[in-house]
Amino acid sequence: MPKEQRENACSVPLLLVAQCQPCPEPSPSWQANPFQHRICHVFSTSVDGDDSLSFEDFLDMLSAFSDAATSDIKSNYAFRIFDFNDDGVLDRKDLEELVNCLTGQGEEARLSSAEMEQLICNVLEESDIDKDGTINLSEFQHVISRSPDFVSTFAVGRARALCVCSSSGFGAGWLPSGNSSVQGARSIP
Ligand SMILES: [Ca+2]
Ligand SMILES: [Ca+2]
Repeated sequence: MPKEQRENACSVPLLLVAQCQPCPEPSPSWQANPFQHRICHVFSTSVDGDDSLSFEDFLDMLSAFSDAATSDIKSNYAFRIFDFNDDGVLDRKDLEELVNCLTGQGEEARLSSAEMEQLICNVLEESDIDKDGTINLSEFQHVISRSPDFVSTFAVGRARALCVCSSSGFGAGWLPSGNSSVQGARSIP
């Protein structure tokens, strides 16, 4: 984002900067964020491809997660964060990785393959409007538009921190009716 545009689009509260310390001493909320590597990857402009964040990248990140960012900006970045192989669409592999990020790495937390398959089918059924088997940005934004909590959930430096998919946020629109968390997916018949 050009400097001029950034200055107009975003005023980063100092408190937010103080609360968010991705490096060298990450805050507990940042460390607990399963998407930290993806977030660095998406916001890094490093030509070395090492996903390091310059100060400008850091400000862009804060801007995207701030209250000042529009739903379009937030959903655009969320889409890129979830697009694990950077190919511009969310396919089954991306969704599987997304679910694994949300449920955690522990064996107990993981969904069985049947549960995973059911969840991904549900997500695609709800989101894949053109039925090509993947979710593109506009399909994703369409889903997000139905999740009123998404904008406030995609935030940094709060109790909810950088977790873009909290149990009450974006995920709710993607999960089977009545289930408002990924754990809820376990109750799929
Ligand atoms: Ca992808
Ligand atoms: Ca599609």
